[in-house]
Amino acid sequence: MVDIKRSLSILFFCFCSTIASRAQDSLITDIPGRQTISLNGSWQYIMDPYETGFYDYRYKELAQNTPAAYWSSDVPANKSDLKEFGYTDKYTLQVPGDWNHQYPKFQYYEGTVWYKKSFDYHIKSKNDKVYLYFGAVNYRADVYLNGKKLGMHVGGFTPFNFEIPKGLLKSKNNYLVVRVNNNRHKDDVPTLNTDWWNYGGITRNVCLVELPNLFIRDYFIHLKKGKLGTVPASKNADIIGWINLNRTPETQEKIAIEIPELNFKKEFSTSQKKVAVNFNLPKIQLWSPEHPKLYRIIISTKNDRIVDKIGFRTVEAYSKQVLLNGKPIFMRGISIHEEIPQEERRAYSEKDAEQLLSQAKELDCNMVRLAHYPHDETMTRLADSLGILVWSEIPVYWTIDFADKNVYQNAENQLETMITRDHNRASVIIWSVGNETPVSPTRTNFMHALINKAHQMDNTRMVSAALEVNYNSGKKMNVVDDPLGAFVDLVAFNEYLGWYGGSPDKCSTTNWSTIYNKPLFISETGAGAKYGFHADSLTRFSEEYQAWYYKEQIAMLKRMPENWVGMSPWVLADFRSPKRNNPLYQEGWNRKGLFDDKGNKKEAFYILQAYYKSLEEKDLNEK
Ligand code: GCB
Repeated sequence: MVDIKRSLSILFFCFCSTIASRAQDSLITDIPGRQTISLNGSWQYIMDPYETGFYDYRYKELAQNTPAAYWSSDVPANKSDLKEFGYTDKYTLQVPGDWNHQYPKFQYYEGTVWYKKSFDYHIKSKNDKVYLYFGAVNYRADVYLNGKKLGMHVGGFTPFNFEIPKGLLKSKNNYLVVRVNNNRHKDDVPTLNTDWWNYGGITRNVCLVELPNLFIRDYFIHLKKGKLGTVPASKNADIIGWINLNRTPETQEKIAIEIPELNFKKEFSTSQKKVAVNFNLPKIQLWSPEHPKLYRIIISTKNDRIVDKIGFRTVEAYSKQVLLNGKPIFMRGISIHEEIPQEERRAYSEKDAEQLLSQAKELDCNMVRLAHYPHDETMTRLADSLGILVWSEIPVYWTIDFADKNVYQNAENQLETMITRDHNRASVIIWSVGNETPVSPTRTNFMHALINKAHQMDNTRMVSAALEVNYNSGKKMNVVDDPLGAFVDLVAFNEYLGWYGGSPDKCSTTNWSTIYNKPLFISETGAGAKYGFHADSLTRFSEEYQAWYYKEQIAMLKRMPENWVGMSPWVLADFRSPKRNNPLYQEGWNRKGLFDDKGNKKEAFYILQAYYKSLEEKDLNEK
């Protein structure tokens, strides 16, 4: 009976997701591999806490062509015309970039900011299409070009694009306005309550993408899985997948795939929008952390051409292990927030990704958990070339409103976009549908539906979620038995034994297990310390306490069950959080970083590093 109920509710969620309308167009992928025109740089802004540019004085949404709306021209028609707003170079924000770090008045700001950019555009061919692409805007974006609304998007960490209607772009002085609002709401994803900074703004790249009338929208190309648990062939390797055009072609269209390094080229002919592809590569080098081999791949039609770099590997949860290319791996991970603490801002650039991932490398990691939302594409691309395995997550965090169908729809859209953007990244091996969600049948149905969606979109990776365990029950054995464990491929849990509840010596008498016959992963464990604060190890926030915590945890890990496959402790670096208000040690920072906010290494860094190095050595000796 319970199962029938569960299936019905999953069906229900699935039904909602197909009928709901999308405000943005389907996503165009591989933006870095296409011709684009950047709109990054200095944008003028208006800070609008009362939403005067959006609502009239009766708080009704302003009509499209109202001169008072902030998306309409700010130039008075004549000297008597009343204009109570205007964009000026006196007020500018850098894009990409959150607004919080750019001026002190924005540090705690949650509300609306209007961004404006003027640009010229050279129209090449009347047949071509032009899209406006945003890497991410936190949280809601309403986009207007030359006074016309292109659409809106919700979700602070996923890309979106709009096709610009024909005739709207001008050669001179295009007037692009984005209303950005980062107010938190109960029915958002994430919801009101998180443990990170709510950075607002146009936080990632903005560009125009010029495309022919018929173009390659997306593709998914990967190594075919062999029989469960087998090593994939690197000779005569089977590559499969699909290519998606933006529309059905009028006549047969030829699509070519080339891999120059392998002297490989194959053409596929299609009269459909989506074409399945399969081919055989005579001899390939498989992608792995030790050997992150990427192949330059060119996909082209008569008028379109995109270039990408793809690694070929398989990954699967097999019995009690995780197999990469058919061989068991142990994940020496670390959790990372998308933040550059030194500048108290969101990370977005290649240089930022280099900083974060090289710190993880220094710790001797072969894996990162990108918490708690999809990070910028530069992260997963750099992880591909550095050989770092990735856990990628949507911000279904803590107590979102699991009973609300619109919330589900929003979460599913974010999941779909995350998978679509990154499904060609070899580094990404886990899609996570959420973090520490409280057990209830409603939550389990919600999360199960997301897991089904992820599996349905991508059966080449594992799906997981960070679960909670009730480890303060006083029992010696902590059992991971969250009902969601039945549906994930990798059972992951967060534990803070010795930080939340008791002191680290509790670890010496504690053991872990799960009721699921699946690989088990510790997605978080950690303790806070203020860099440079030294005291005895019983003193909270001292480096000694954090070091002791890690020592006790590591000793406990020796007793983990045989299905334990890795961990991603919390967290790489101290990060901003309004929830952390200890005036001596926190002052708005979560201090569980192994690096502090200036990039200094705390004592615990060296303890975890030594442990990871010993695991790596053991691994190498066994190979
Ligand atoms: C957790 C959360 C993470 C928090 C962390 C903490 O379990 O998943 O987002 O920041 O604990 O520091 O308490």
